[in-house]
Amino acid sequence: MPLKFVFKTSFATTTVKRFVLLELRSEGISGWGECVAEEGPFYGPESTGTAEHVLGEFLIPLVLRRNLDAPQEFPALAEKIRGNRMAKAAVETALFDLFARAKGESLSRAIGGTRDAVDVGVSLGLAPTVEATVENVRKHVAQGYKRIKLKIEPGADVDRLAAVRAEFPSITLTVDANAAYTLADSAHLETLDAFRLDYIEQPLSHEDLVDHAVLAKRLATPLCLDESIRSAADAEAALELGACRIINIKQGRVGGIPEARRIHDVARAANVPVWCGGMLETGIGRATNLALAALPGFTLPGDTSASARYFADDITEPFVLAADGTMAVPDGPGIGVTPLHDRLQDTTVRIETFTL
Ligand code: OSB
Ligand code: MG
Repeated sequence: MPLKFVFKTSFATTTVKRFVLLELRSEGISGWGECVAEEGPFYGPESTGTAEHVLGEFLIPLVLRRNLDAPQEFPALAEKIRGNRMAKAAVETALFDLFARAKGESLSRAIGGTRDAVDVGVSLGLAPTVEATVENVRKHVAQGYKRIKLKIEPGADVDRLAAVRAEFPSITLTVDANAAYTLADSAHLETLDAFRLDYIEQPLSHEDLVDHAVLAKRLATPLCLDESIRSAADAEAALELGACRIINIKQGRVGGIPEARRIHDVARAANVPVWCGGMLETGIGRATNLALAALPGFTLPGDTSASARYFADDITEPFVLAADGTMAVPDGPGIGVTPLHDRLQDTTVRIETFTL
């Protein structure tokens, strides 16, 4: 699916979204799971290809023709398979959708959501110039997003932030470096304190906690971790070390909804706010994310922006931003949306069917 914009981060440039969409069928009902792995292993270690392999060879056979009583039984089945969290999450979210649909219950309700709408922000990729950055911020502030997040990298940070802050002194502003800096950049990162950011997301290595804790002591701006938090155990360690004061939760990155919920619970017990991240999902993954973001600890605006920001035509009915900067949490059965038949036909490159 072509993106409406070039999404440049410190790790990759994305113009077309290619991904694995999983449909699990049981007793006449379909459950849908979008695998958030990207084409290349640059955000995390998984890619579309590794996900296809692990799904086909190892994960799908675990659930094929097996009677499960609840989606919560899946993690124990998949326990022997290390890592590959995005592939696991695709199966698990499809199972959650399937079971919630079978009960006629919304996914959000099934997992303990307490909100019917969530605050929404937007994640803006690196623009070629300072002026293009400001223009992009202008456009999305006008659309009503509650928080603007700018991708940054060394050489494309202070100049952009200074220009954005000059025009928008009071918007809620954050940055995401996707691991582009090192501790050697500490003094430089300290200068970002001047821009009154709500947080700096993942400035240092994708697997690091200790250096983040060292950096955190030098900055007034809170750190938020994304890549480094793969599990509730990581979240506990991060908070214990003082590596972050905010957590970005993505169900795909952490292996599914129960682990996302555990991270939410760990953070909540420590009074640490969380927000729901995104991976440029289509309506399927977006619906799953919205159900998760309805949990009570998700108190900061997330990255679940409107479908129209990403795609001219989504594969589901589009998600829209309300005038008050919120997005409705789907309340229909399961994730509340299904792929539109024609859109699925138009976008599908290859279909693989698994039966016993
Ligand atoms: O770091 O949050 C990130 C997209 C792909 C991979 C990693 C990230 C992102 C985003 C975009 O920031 C979030 C979205 O709009 O879905
Ligand atoms: Mg991030």
